[in-house]
Amino acid sequence: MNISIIGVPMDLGQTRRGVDMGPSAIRYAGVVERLESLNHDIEDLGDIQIGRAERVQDVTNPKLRNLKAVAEANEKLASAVDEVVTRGRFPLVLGGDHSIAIGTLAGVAKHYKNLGVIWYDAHGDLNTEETSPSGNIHGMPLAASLGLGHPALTMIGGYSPKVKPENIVIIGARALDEGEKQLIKEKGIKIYTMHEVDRLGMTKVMEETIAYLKERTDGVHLSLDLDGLDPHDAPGVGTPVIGGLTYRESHLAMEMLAEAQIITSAEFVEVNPILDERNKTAATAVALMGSLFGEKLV
Ligand code: EXY
Ligand code: MN
Ligand code: MN
Ligand code: MN
Repeated sequence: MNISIIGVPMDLGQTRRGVDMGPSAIRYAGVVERLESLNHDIEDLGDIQIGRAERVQDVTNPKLRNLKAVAEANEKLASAVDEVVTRGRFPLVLGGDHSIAIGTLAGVAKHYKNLGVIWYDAHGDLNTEETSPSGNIHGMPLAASLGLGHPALTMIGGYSPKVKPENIVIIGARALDEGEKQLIKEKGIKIYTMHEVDRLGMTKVMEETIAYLKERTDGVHLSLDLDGLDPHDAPGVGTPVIGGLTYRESHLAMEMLAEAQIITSAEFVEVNPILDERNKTAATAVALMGSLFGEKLV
């Protein structure tokens, strides 16, 4: 596979500093070497530049913190991702907080009629400025990609929506706000909360997810938030939630996606080395990428 890595040192979608160092931490954990050892052609495009002025916390709108800066960075990311897909390469985006999914999806979705999305996360990220309890944009990217919320977010890349509700599968959810629960029901979004993962087991969850997306989509984006994993396995995240997916379940999920060959773009987000234990979360992310890109145990 020809893979292009794009780092996004974004921490303005939430209020804990340090997640902007996520791309460095993941590179330090050896992402390039790991994927090259699997015989992929790797191109590291470096980081999206987030300008000085944009890095200052903007408190003018507490319902949409740092809206302008987040939107500007996402426009840049969308163009970079678009260019990678146009060149026939696989975009692998390293975050940064989850607000960057807006830009990744904006860059990817225009290349597909029916893009599928796997949202691997403790959260739904389905808030708008009306339903958000925090005003943090990292809790809004899936809603924005559905065309819901502020136009500065929904219109990144100049079009909306990026994805249809029936083409989304959420896996690992265990911390949903009331407005998000309502939206999931209203739009009929397929979701495997931790309850379903526990009852069915990850094998069944992934078999169903793969079959579901295969039949209705022409490409699938994997948006993997490290807080989908249990804080024991991924402590370096800004919004940890107990009772999460284990490393082993996640590893299996990635192996099954590799085997199914359905993933056409991916991002790994919310790695915060300041909150981490000896870069464990970045190392976990790299191990999962290894599995996603075909690493075998024997
Ligand atoms: N639902 C909460 C909010 O909107 O503030 C928490 C969101 C956390 C989002 C993390 C990255 O997935
Ligand atoms: Mn998230
Ligand atoms: Mn999350
Ligand atoms: Mn395994």
